[in-house]
Amino acid sequence: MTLKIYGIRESTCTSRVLTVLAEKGVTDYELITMKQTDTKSPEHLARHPFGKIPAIDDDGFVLSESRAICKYLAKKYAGQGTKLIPDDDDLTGYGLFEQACSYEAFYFNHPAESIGFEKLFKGAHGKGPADEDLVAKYKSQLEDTLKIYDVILAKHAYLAGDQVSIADLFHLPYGALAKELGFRTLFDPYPNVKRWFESLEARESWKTVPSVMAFLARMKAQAAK
Ligand SMILES: N[C@@H](CCC(=O)N[C@@H](CS)C(=O)NCC(=O)O)C(=O)O
Repeated sequence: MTLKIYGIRESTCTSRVLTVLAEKGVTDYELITMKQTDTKSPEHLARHPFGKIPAIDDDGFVLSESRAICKYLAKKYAGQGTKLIPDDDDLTGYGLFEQACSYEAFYFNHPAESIGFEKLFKGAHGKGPADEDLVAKYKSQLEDTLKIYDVILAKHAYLAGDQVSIADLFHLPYGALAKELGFRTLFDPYPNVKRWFESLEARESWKTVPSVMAFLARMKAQAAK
């Protein structure tokens, strides 16, 4: 049975999964486009108990949470495309990889995602304008993280070593969105971060994923018709 992905192509978390599939050269999957209103339906809650996207159904195996799905797919398709996760017998490589995943989840994602919420999703969901004080706070938190990333990335090309891994790719959706939301030069003061992030944005896999901004512009244009 074909791998089914429940999500929205341009949504940040779905795009994380689609990027990994592109890196792995997997095209044999079905993207089932969800309406925002369907995420809390009983059918979808059976896939994701928190009612979020994405979730997958891989021949009856149901899994949710974009980062868990990416790790599962990187292992499932270990023998093809870009190697994105250390081999099972590479214990220290695995430790460094999980460390990098943890950096992203605990020091990068919150401020970057919160900028996205304040400056884009809040308005898109009719929850009022961005709170610019909060935006400044999240930007400053993100800069604190980038300063440390710059030191790490001076030592090796990617966060877990000299090979790209999904820990790096995890940064793409919200890092690119923060740039689009008025922080185009966010990474510029940190030369190693700038080089690293630009190299991620230049990957063919990421170029196949449409921007969330393009999606919102399309929705707005449709609503105005
Ligand atoms: N930690 C989750 C976050 C999932 C998430 O927040 N998804 C958003 C789209 S990016 C969503 O489902 N929004 C619709 C909703 O909350 O109903 C992941 O990485 O998959």
